[in-house]
Amino acid sequence: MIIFSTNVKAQFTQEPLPYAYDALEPYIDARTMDIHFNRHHAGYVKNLNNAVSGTTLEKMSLEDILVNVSQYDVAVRNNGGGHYNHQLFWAILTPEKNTQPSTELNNAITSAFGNMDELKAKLNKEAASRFGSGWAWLYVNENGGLAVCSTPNQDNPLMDVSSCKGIPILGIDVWEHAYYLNYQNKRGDYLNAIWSLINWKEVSRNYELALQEQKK
Ligand code: MN3
Repeated sequence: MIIFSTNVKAQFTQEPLPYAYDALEPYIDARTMDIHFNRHHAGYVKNLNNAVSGTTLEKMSLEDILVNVSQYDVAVRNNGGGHYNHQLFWAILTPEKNTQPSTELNNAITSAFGNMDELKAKLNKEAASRFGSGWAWLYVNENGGLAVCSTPNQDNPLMDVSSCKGIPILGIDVWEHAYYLNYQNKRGDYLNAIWSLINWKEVSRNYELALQEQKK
């Protein structure tokens, strides 16, 4: 299975950040972006490559690894999740203002949550109540509908170990490293700010790809 932009390579690599480090200011500051991309995300990629080196996982897509992640070393779960989640996260943020969901995604949001404001409230509630480090997700569930959930650490809904299962199309990083320099302990302020940065064109594309994958 290959859903988004992760190809099968001998080594997993970071896609370049699709905007400058300071492009998301004032909502996310340049220093946070630099450290988050070049140290945290890069660290997951390095440790993932170390964990799969010399194993059959080297020739597998990251998605195929994650769907059966319970079978592998915990370093694969933590760092494979870390790489996948951040790759998705960078792509669903943008400095572009007022991007809009596609008609199809908008209809699915209306059907699942009533409206966009309800979706935001539900996702923020998941993100705010995640104790410690983790992620909040908008994902396509096994029935093809939209749902929200949160997962601990670097888990995500693709993983067989996750309590919510499906294909993530929007993820919000709620590790303190994502917001602490600018927001300190005020996770709620970060969560309110991040909606100004969501790339709804990309989330719509992810939604379409997720539905295609589910039909296979
Ligand atoms: Mn992070």
